[in-house]
Amino acid sequence: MNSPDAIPFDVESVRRDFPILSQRLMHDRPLVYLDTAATSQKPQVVIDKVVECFQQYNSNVHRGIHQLGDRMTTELEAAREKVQLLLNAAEVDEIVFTAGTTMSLNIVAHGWGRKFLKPGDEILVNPMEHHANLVPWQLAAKSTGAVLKYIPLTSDGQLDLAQLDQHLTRRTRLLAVTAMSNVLGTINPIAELARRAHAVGALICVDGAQSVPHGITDVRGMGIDFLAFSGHKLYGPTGVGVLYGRKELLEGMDPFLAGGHMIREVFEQTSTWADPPAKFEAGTCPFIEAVALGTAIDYVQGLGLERIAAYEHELSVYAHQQLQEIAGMTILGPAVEKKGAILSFVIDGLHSHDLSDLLDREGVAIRAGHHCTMPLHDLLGLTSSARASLAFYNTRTEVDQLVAAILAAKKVFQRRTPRPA
Ligand code: C6P
Repeated sequence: MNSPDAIPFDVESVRRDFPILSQRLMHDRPLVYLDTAATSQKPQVVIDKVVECFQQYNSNVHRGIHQLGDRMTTELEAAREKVQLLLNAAEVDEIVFTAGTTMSLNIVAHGWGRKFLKPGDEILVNPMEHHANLVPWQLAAKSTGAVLKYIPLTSDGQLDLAQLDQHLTRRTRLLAVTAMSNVLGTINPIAELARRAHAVGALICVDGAQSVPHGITDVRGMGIDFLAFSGHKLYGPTGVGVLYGRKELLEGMDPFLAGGHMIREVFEQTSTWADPPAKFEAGTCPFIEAVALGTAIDYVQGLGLERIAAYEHELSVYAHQQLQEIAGMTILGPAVEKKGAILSFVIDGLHSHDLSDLLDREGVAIRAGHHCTMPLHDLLGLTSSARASLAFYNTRTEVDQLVAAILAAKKVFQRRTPRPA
């Protein structure tokens, strides 16, 4: 039998799996959805799974002693196993269901950081991090007396590895780094960073929000200690995400949220904790969302994550070529070979918010703003940028529509420029 990776990618057939993509917007414009880095669209199988859960066996998990509760719990734990296999984690108990990447990273910063960091310890970050992988570390540093240090970036938006040894030292306790920048698209060399972090006795906490949906993630092969990602960027529902943590790390950490399900025993004045993952899943977890995330994982694995990565890369190369032709265009980040399929850009004389507004009128959905990376935009001397982010359901025709809409937007602004007297 052919592996999915050997079969050519049929984008038109894939698009039919996503009902939202065939709709027409204002002025009968077809939707050109280029904002997958913000949230991905959902295939019908994921939507169907949510409906199936609600219609057939909705019931709280791990609590019921009835058939519906058993079914829902079985589905939830099956989804956890799918995540384990997706990430190549050693054990299913290393997979914690959370509300999303932000929650996962907060669990690490609070549960590990506040417990183990001491005054003078260093947490190593860098300017391309999303606020979700910066601000929790600022809080952890503030409450423990640890210090936040930054790896500099090269002028083309990569981590400056030549300077890493100066920053990654015996004082470093944890390296917090994104596997793929949500603005620059930069793909960071996680396996190498993990190796170098471990060599000085530090841990590595990886933000996989942008990388997990677009390629292979192998937490053991890459030497990752903690990894966070969101279901809604992986073609699954909102409200669910994942924290992967090596078992002994999760066991040693404090819980972040407290309440039902995360306890072993509760006394009047004290409590003891359940084993991971329950220890980090206080209250009712987003069980239907988690189950449907399992369906989303089945879906992307059916397409093949290597094929997805290859198709998206090819499309990204095309998009870079086409956008670079536009006068006044600056695409942020490194060369396309070093990037995921994310194109953030600025255009001379055209503010990103005006641009996204005009593009929207043509049915082209991009994102504009600082994309939750203010330190990065400060470094670039920008207050905002426009961003087109691609997925395996996008096409060359859509890239052409983006380019045509940008050219039309430029004309609108040229017309508004006052003529010289
Ligand atoms: N980025 C965007 O770029 P949540 O909101 O918890 O699902 O994900 C947060 C997050 C963390 N890390 C990275 C690298 C991310 O890209 C994101 C989310 C979105 O459009 C929203 S700012």
